[in-house]
Amino acid sequence: GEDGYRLWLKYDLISDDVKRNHYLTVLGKYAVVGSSPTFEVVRQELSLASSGLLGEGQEVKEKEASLIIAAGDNAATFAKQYGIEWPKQGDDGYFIHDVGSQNQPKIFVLSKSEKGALYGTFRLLKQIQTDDVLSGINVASSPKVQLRVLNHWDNLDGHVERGYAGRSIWNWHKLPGYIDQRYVDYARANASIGINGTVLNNVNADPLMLTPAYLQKVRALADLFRPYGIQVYLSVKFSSPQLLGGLETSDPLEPGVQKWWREKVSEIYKTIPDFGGFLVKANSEGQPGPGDFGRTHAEGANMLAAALQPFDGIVMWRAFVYANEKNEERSKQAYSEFKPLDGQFANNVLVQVKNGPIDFQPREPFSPLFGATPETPLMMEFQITMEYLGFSTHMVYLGTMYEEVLESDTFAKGEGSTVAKVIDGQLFSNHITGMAGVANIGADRNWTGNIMLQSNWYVFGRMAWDPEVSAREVANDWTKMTLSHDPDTVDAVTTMLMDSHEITVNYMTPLGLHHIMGAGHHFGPAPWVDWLARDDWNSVYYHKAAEDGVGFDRSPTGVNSVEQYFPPLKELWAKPETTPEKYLLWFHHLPWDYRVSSSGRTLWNEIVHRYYQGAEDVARMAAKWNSLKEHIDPLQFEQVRMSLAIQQKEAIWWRDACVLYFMQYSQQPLPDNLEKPS
Ligand code: GCW
Repeated sequence: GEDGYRLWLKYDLISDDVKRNHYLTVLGKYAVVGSSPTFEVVRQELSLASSGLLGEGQEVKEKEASLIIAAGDNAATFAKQYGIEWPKQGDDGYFIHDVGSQNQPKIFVLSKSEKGALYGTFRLLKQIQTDDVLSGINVASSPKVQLRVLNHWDNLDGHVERGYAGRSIWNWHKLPGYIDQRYVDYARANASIGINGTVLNNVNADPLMLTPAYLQKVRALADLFRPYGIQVYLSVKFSSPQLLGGLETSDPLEPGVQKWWREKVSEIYKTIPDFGGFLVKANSEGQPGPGDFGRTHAEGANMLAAALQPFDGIVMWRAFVYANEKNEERSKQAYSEFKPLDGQFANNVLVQVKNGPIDFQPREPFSPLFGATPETPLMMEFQITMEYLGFSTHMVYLGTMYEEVLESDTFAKGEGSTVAKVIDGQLFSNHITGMAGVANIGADRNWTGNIMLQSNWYVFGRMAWDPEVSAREVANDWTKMTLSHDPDTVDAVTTMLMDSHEITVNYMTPLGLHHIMGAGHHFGPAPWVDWLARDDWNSVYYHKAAEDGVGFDRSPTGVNSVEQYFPPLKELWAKPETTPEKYLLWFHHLPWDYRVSSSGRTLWNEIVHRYYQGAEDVARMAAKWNSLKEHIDPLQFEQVRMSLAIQQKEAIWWRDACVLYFMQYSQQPLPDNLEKPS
């Protein structure tokens, strides 16, 4: 059975003779023009794919080849020779073009760079894996975002913070001597979706990472990843000069501190010449930072940026400043801290912003920082791992959630100023752009703890490459590559994936509710938490349920976080009638008998209805899945079946816990006509 290790790069023999023969006319005879570590990777992939998908296939001379991979001057020469009109592209883009005939295609994969040719190769293979025809192919694609980076919250002891797929895949103990095959397959998977960077260690960083012994381990990974176009980055602890260097301070304006970082950085580049740079969590949740020395985030970031600049390294400085000492409503902190610093960051700094203003809740409105900093490139930080979304027992495709955020209009420069355009640099012509995803990868055999959640790693890569790609298209591709080629099955699974996030929001936190999960571990419902030391750790602080109603007033009558958004949002979201229902209780505290306009139900009835609907929909999904049994590999089928059965129970747990809890305040019975789970 298929245990999920091969992810979306399965390359199983195509059983349909007509299809296989079609693909044989291309992939049967290929030529990779030139030799280099990256082209070795291309060769290996083509060999693996052709022998897997077709049962045969080999490299031949270019004259006899029906598939030709070329980069740089060679690519330009072929384009000229064959009269191929190659559209203008950036270095990492590719152009796939057929100059052959209907029956005998001759396909070129051309790129300015070898990396682009590698991406193009994977794109061509996807064409086969998703049953698309090859003859006549004419595909041009370039990444719209430069830095497409995974963030591993992996500790050096192997524990993954908020990881639900086993231990860390990095075996620091055995590195640098022992190279696990998993590192190779990790690199292939990332390259196949265009991910070109990885931050190996947790943002709650251990200074040990910067010691010579660990840098040798990092180097081993960097050497392995290089041919796949993947650069390595590290999270650093801001107080490293004190903790590691024995200095008395880590004040960024102190020359001795600056010198320490300069020397550390040049040591790193001696070891890893193409090192990417640093990711920093500073002055947040107890982490040290420039604030400890009375300095701003810009002063801290710029000090590191200056050390990295001679080597083209960058700083990814996080805006997740959940500072314990701050006396400001949590959702407002990042904006009020970073907005005034716009224009003060060095050229090689990106500010990395979580998609929502609080913390990866099942649903949040987009962070008001997006669009608010014309002088500062902002990097998107999405969470791929399922911290607040049921760990690995809930099947939640995040493509629709990412899409919802990226499509959101900030109105920063009038209508159409979407978050996607902030991130890909279109809106403010940023010189540097990036998207980060907190990885859901662990040492579980299937990498992500649940086969269905592999789709989130996949869609993150696809959306980092193109923030405007459709979540549905990606879900469809992933399903074909991972689960089935049967058209009805693909449709059914795609629909499940597309619906899954909304369903989960319904049974966890409908209508803009948030932060009502178990304290600390963040699993399961716990809207009753009221005993933690700080107000804003407690669930009751966030939902504010009382006899007069429910929800957090962030309108002008409350903490007024809406003022951080551009008009017309700040006016629209100031009033419940013009606030999207999905954010209703995020921005407003409303009476239980408030009329929800889409349904005409009272707020109480609507809340109950959503919880029941969500749980019922999980049951429907599970039943749908069960009906697909004969079209899906038995092991994959069974694993997902079991997870869905667990999810069904847990959805009911969420529903009952929340409905009963809120009922004590609404003082109203369950409405009639509830959809009870079958
Ligand atoms: O989502 C919260 C998590 C913490 C995490 C923090 C952050 C790495 O609960 O575990 O720490 O955010 O993003 O820094």
